[in-house]
Amino acid sequence: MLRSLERVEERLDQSLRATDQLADVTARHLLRAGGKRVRPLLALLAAEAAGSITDEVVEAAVVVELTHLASLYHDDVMDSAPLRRGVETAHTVWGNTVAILTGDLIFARASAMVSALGQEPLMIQATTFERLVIGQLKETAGPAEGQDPVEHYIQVLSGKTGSLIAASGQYGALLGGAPRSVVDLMVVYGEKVGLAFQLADDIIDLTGHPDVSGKTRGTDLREGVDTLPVLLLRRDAAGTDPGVAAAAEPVLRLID
Ligand code: GRG
Repeated sequence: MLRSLERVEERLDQSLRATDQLADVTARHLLRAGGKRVRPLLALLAAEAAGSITDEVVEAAVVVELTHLASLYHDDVMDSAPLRRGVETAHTVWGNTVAILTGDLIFARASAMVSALGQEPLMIQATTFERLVIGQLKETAGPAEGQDPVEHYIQVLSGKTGSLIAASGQYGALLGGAPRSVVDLMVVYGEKVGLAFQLADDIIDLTGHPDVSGKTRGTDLREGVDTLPVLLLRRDAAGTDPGVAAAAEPVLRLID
């Protein structure tokens, strides 16, 4: 698995080399800054469980990390985030236009690579991209009229985080040789893992964690981000059980 991850790393670096000098630097800026490579690892693990890690599987593992990377460039512009992976974000260094175009360039590289893998991976890529964008749009729009905020939170995450985790599993299972039913199940798997991933992040914001760098305790709270613990407290405070509402209310008052 480590050898396969090293191949992914080499291919990631090669795939982001550009003839344009500025693009060459900006496209590899976040790649060089680190990252856990959770999505490529999931693709490799799914392929190994299904059969074997072929060259195509390594290419697909690169595609998911590139797509993730492209979305990070865009997301950081949208959120005006100063830091990502412990370094200054691309828009902080080069401005919004360069950061957006760099995200586009990386996404174009991912698309070219996936198209070489055939029709089915191309469909997975298109569906994943749409779900990513819809998740982001839903987050921007907020809950629909009368929608339960917890349901909205889950919809946003299923798109923003679950879709690419699902795609990692889908690519790995498909190219590793799993039957159709298993490839499809990876969508359900991705949604659950994506939700768990975000939930852990929400809880770390409240409790802190020594192993998680780049996240100061209470950042979400200070910035008014609706994390799941806060949404659940609000629901409890507005609920019909007077005991639960009374317990939730003073905590919420502290937060708000
Ligand atoms: C251009 C592809 C593209 C998308 C546009 C901006 C956008 C639509 C979607 C935003 C998606 C997004 C950034 C979701 C957050 C996902 C997430 C959990 C990021 C953190 O993932 P980690 O912890 O990060 O795996 P590292 O740095 O370890 O890779």
